Amino acid sequence: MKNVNIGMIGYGFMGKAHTNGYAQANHFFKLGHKPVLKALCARNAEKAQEFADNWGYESIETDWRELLKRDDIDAVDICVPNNLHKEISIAAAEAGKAVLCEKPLAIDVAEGEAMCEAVEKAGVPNMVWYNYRRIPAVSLAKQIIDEGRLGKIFHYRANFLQDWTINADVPQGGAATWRLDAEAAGSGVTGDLLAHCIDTALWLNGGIKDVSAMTETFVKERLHAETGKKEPVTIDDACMFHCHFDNGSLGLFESTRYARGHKALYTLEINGEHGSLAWDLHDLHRLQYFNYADDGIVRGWRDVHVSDGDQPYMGNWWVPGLNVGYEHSFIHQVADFLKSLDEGKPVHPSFRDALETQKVCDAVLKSAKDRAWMDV
Ligand code: SOE
Repeated sequence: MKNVNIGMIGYGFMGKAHTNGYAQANHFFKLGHKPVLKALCARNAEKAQEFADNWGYESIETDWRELLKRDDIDAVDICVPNNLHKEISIAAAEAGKAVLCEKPLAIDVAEGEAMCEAVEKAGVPNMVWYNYRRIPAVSLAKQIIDEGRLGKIFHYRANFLQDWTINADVPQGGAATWRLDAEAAGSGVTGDLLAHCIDTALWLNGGIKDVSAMTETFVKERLHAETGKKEPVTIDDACMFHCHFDNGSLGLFESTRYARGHKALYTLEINGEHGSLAWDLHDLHRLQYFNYADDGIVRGWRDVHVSDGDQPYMGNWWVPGLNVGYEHSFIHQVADFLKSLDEGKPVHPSFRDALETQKVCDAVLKSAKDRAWMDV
């Protein structure tokens, strides 16, 4: 068994999700590599120590540059706001560390390209945390599509709906609400939510050729948590786009933080010549499948409970019939990363894969701004 010493930067929601993945993966998956929680890095020493103690990190750092200097760190996990991804990723690659970066890859394509060049030049393992690919029902959708069971694809549609910014008193900026600050986040729902839908779509249905988008910012001014002043809001609160895929199918995507009643509803549906698939994050262990080849008298949507040992990842969990949840997508991503080290192969989505998502996001934002179709 080879150890992989992890240096985690950041301790927010994703810091927990990834750390839980490192802690659990080897309990359930037979692997030749094992993560060791070596160091937790965050600016506030007290909070860093509290997180390290709670999750079992052996040490703390308060400056990521110091973390990168350490010989006992093999992989750096970047769980800080998007505007820091580029600088840390490039420095980590130059220091010879594996780089595991939270999504979206970067603020824009130019940054993403520089990051790809850095990890490829250094020849270090690299991965972006688009975790929804690793939900067993979504992985099963990939298998069904790749086996040709849907035939020619006509339509792909996806939504990611939330409602947590409807209140105009929610500030922008600061540790808790940096996602509303364009400087830290790059964009609003496009990079934060649609990027997930785009990553899954590219994986399941191939490349996107061109896009036509619209965005809206419903609350125009918010208090900035750092300056204490009301400032214009420059992120997109909602974004919709339609597109052509390279395979000739049509795509329709929507995301918003203003869909009252929806906290994190990611849904997707794909319609092909021989069948269709649908999936819903709120019922994440189920995949809906319609197979036109079924005998006419029983033909209909099948509700596939993804819990059987034959289905992706499920052979490693419990017994058939028992569900897994959101956190398992991260455990699976860690397991896939460790497996890629065992096999000496790249893990996906790599920085290069995530750059494709970034290209679609950039084209979407430009299309909305210019009110025009945009090639990706
Ligand atoms: C935003 O609320 C958010 O936490 C995203 O940042 C995550 O990527 C998404 O998975 C859930 O929603």
